Amino acid sequence: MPRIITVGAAQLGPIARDEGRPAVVARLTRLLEQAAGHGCDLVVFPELALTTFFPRWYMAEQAEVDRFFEREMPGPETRPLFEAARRLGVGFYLGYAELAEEDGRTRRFNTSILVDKQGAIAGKYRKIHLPGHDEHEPWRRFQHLEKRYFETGNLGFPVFRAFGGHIGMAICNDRRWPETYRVMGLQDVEMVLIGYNTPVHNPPAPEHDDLSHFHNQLVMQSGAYQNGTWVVGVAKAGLEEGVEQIGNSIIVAPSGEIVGRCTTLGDELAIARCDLDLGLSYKRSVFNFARHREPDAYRLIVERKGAIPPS
Ligand code: CDV
Repeated sequence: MPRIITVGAAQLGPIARDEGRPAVVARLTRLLEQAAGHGCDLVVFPELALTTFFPRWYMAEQAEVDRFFEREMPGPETRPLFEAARRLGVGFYLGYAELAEEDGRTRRFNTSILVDKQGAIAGKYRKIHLPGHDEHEPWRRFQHLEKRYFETGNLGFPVFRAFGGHIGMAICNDRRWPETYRVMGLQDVEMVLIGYNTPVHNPPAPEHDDLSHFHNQLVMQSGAYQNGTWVVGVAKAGLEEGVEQIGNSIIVAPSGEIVGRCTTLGDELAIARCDLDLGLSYKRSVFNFARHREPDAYRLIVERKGAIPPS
C-alpha cells in the first residue's frame, strides 16, 4: 500500500510592510482552499509568512520590531487559518516570528509549525542557522538583521510522525547546510519542509547574485538525494519593499529530481503526489547509513604532519 502525501508548495508574492495579518491570512486561506480543491493533504507556506521580511530594516525600538512577532499561535488573527485547515482537512507548515516567555524571560525565534488536518499543532521548529549580522550596517542596500532580532533555535531538528510519515522542518538558510538534512536523515526523515526568503542580491558577496537560483536548487536537490527524502522548498518571492527576492519554489524527490515548481513571483501553488516509500531504495543502497556511514572515521584526529585538525 503506497504512502502518498499530496503536497502543495504555496509560494507567496510580496507582503507589504503595512499589510495587516487579516489580509495575509486571507491570502494563505485562498491557497489552502485551492490546494484542497486539488486533493492536497499538506500545504507548505514560506518563512515569516505572516509579515513582510522585516529583518531587512534596522529598527532601534524593540516595540517596533515586536509588532512583527506572534505572542500566541493560533492567535485571534491566525485562528481562521487553523479553522480552514480543519474545515478543508488540509494540514500546513507555517513560518512566523515567535515571541515566547520562556525560562523567565522574553525570547524571540524564527519559527515554523506543522499543523495537522484537524487544525492542531503537530510539531514546532526554531531556525538554527541564522544568517546576516547583529549590528546596523549602513553600507548595505538593505539589512539582514536576523542575528539581532532572533535567538538561535533551541529545539534541534526534530522529526515528527505525521501525515502517515516522518516529517522534518527547516527554515531558509538552514537549507544550505548539509547538517540540517543529515541530522533529520539519521532520524529516518521522509519529507523535509522548508520556507525561505532569499534576496537575489547578497550584499557581502554580490558575485553570487547570478547563481542564486542555481544554489537554491543545488542545496535542496543534494539534501534530498543524500538522505533519500522528499524536500519541499517554498519562497516568499518578488519585489518586496524594494528588495528583489527569488521564487523558484520546488518539490524535490528522493532521487534529487525536481518534480514540481512555481514559475511566477506571486502567490502560486505547485503540487506533487509524493510517495514516501520512494526514498527506500536510496536508504537501502547507496545511503544505507547503518552499513556505509563511518562516524568513527569522521572523528579520527588527523596525526599526519602538516594536516589541518578538524575544528
Ligand atoms: N532568510 C534567510 O535565511 N535568507 C538567507 C540569505 C540571507 C542568504 C538564505 O540563505 O536564503
